Amino acid sequence: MPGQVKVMGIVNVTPDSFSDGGRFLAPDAALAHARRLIAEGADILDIGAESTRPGSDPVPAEAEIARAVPLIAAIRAESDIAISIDTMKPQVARAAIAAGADIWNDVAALGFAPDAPAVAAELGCQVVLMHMQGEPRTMQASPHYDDVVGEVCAFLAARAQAALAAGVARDRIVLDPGIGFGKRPEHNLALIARLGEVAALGFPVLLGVSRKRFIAALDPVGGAALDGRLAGSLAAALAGVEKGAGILRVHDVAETVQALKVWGAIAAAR
Ligand code: HH2
Repeated sequence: MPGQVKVMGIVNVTPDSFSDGGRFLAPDAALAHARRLIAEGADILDIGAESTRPGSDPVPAEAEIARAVPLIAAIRAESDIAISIDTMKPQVARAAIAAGADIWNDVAALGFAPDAPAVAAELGCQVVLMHMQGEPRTMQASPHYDDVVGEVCAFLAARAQAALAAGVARDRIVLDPGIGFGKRPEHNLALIARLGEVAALGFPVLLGVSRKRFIAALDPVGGAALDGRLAGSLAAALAGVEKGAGILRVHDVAETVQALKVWGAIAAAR
């Protein structure tokens, strides 16, 4: 039911994230942004210290930790909101959880380092397993699928099995089709339209469509600038909710909360 959908607000402490890179790099600005998203109704804050936008370069673990951990500790000192750390690296996840984070959001689905599944099991935190074809630096060069929904579902099922085999508890696993990660616009649209097939794998589903480039592919003029993609982001998010998304990863928390309220009230009035 839409009423139970959780909103994950994005707080990037990166110089180069695709939508807000550099804006919140200073610790005070990041904390102020986190406070604002909490006030707007976020259920979870997703802290990212390494951009995964197409073409982005990797960041050393020490730099990610230096950016993310003080912010996580500062948020935790004043709020009990759920916090996730958006990282592929086990050592960053470990430091973030120690500082008070609750969720490891891994765009590499615990596949970046050999010890990632074991570390996730040891930490005992919730873990988001996301599909990506390739790696951020090169993933948009020539994405190809014969059956995008089938291949993404098979990958996610296999990664969930790997996590379970390493000792991650079943109720700690969340799946994400990875909108925009090694995908053309038509792949993203098919994954949203058929998100029910991801949900049918039996785990909660996270969907991240906020301000992504497929919106500009559908509306090249209005969606050219990132701040022109809010309406498309909300449309895609609600389409995903209809198909079973349980967590929405978004930049625009207040607007998403309002859209979900209206959507949920209409659903309840049926
Ligand atoms: N998208 C981005 C980053 N992390 N995590 C999950 N689980 N799902 C997503 O769709 C997802 C994600 C996008 O990357 P980035 O370039 O860092 O930009 P931003 O964080 O502003 O969305």
